[in-house]
Amino acid sequence: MLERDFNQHIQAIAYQIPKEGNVLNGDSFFMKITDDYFICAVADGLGSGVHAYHSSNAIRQEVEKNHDQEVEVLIERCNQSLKDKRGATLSILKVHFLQKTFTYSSVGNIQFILSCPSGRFIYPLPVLGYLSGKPQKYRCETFSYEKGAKFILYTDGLTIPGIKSLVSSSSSIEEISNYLEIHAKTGKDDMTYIVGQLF
Ligand SMILES: [Mn+2]
Repeated sequence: MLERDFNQHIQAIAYQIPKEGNVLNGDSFFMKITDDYFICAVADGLGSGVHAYHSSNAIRQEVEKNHDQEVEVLIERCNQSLKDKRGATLSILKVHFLQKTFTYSSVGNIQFILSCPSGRFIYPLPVLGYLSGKPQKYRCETFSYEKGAKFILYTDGLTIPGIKSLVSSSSSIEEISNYLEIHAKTGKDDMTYIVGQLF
């Protein structure tokens, strides 16, 4: 599944494919662009198949319903939505176009990197573990970005070396997405990525 969206502030492409042989994807994502902000969430349900799907899909629905909320609020709501479910790892990214800042929060193994045209990289640190409705500490960090910055957010189903050089290359996000899509076909796990460029 491929989804793309853009406005004058951002271009984004999301792609996901289930583990080889599975119909349901244990990863879920949500992304939305408004005039003021971009929000996306990527969740990796523990395990694979139907239980993984139920967990990550609960997160997707929660973010879809409440995308106007700030990341600090959303991550706790997502955690609450996993009560009586198996659990999931989660990253939420919210970009505020006017302020040229983004807030990021992550629990677990979802990776994020942002590369600025000046050569600066931003790798926010995740909190270890996963969400399952139990009390949890979060880390929410806000950073500024430069016009032209590119980012990739991806689950552990994507294992390719050189993500840093890929995101900082002069390639467009279409080219980056095509490259990732080809290299992601081997499928030992559910896989999701979101790649974007900010203007
Ligand atoms: Mn996974």
